[in-house]
Amino acid sequence: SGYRIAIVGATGLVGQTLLKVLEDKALRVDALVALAREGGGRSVTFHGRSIPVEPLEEMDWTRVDVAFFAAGNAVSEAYAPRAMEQGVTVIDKSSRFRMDDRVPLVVPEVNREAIGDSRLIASPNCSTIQLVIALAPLEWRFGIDRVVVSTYQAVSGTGREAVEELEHEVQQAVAGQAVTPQVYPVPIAHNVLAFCDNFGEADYTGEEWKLMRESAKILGRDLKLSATAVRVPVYVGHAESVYLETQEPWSIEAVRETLATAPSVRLVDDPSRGLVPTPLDAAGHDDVLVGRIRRDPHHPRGLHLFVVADNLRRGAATNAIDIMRTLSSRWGIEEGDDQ
Ligand code: 11C
Repeated sequence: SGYRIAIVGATGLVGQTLLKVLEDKALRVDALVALAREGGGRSVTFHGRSIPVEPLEEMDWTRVDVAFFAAGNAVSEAYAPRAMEQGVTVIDKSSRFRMDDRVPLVVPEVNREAIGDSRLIASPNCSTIQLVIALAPLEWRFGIDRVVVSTYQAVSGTGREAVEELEHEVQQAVAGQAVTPQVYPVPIAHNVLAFCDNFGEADYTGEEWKLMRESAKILGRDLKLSATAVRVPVYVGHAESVYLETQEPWSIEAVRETLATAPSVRLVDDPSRGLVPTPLDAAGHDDVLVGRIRRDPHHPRGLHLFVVADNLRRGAATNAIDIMRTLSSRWGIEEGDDQ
C-alpha cells in the first residue's frame, strides 16, 4: 500500500514544493487530497494529473492518513485538531504548536526519536532546520558552548507575494521608476533588510527568537545561541554565517570529517578553487551545503561555517516528507517499500 495524503495550503509555495518533492522522491501515493480555505475552482498538478483544490471546511478526514498543514497558524489551529480526531497524523509547517511542550518539533536527522506516538508533529522554521542539521553532528562530537548566527534569507520564505514584489521592484529599478514596496516596509530589490519579520522581546525579531528557541528544543538542551536574521534579494536559498565555540578541542580535519559524514550535509569548501556554498547551488536540491570552514584566530575552539539550503525544499517540504517517511509503519508501509 501507499501513502494517503492531504495537503492543506496546496496552492502556496510550500504546498507546491510538497507536491514536487513527493514526485521527485517517487513515493507511492494512493490518495492525494489538495485543500485550501477556499476551493474556488482551482487545481494543482501531481504527476501530470490535475487535482481539484477542495474546500477545507468540507473535508472528510477519513480519506487520508496524514495531513501536511502549510497554510499559516490560524488554519492549523482551527483544522489540525479536527483531522487528528479522525485519526489523521498531522505534520504542521506553521509555527502554531512548535514550542508546545506536548508537541514534538522534529528534524529527522537530529531527533526523530522525539516523535514517539504523537499524532501531531511540528516541522521547524526553515532557517532553523538547516542550522541544526549542521550543528547537531558538531554538538554530538565536540559539544557546543555557544553559537552566533547571522542569516541571509530569501524572499520565498515570506511567500509568493514577496517573490513577485522582488521581481517587480527589480523591473521598476531597471526602468528608472520609483520603487513602491508593499510586502516589505522598504524596497527589497538592491537592498538588505536587517529584519525578517516583526520586532519582539529584547528587540530581537520573531524569526530570531524562532532560531534561538527552536534550535534549543530540537537539540534537547539550553543552548547559548544568539541570532540576527536578515532578508536579502535572493529568490530561493537561505544562507547562514555560523560562529560557534565548542567545549572540546578539534582539528579542522575532524570538523570536515564530521560534517562530510553527517546526514543531509554536503561539504562545499575548497578555497583553493573558490568553492563556497551559494543559494543558486542549493536551490532545487535537498542538501545542506556547508563551507568556509575555518578557525577563529582569536579563540582555539572558535569555528566559522557558512551554511546554505533551499528554504522551500530542505527548510519546509523535504523535512515534512522525511517526518512522514519515518512513520511509514503506522500505515503498514514497509520502509524501503515506500517508493
Ligand atoms: C522566512 N523563515 O524566511 C521564514 C518563513 O515559521 O515557518 C517561515 C516561517 C515559519 O521568512
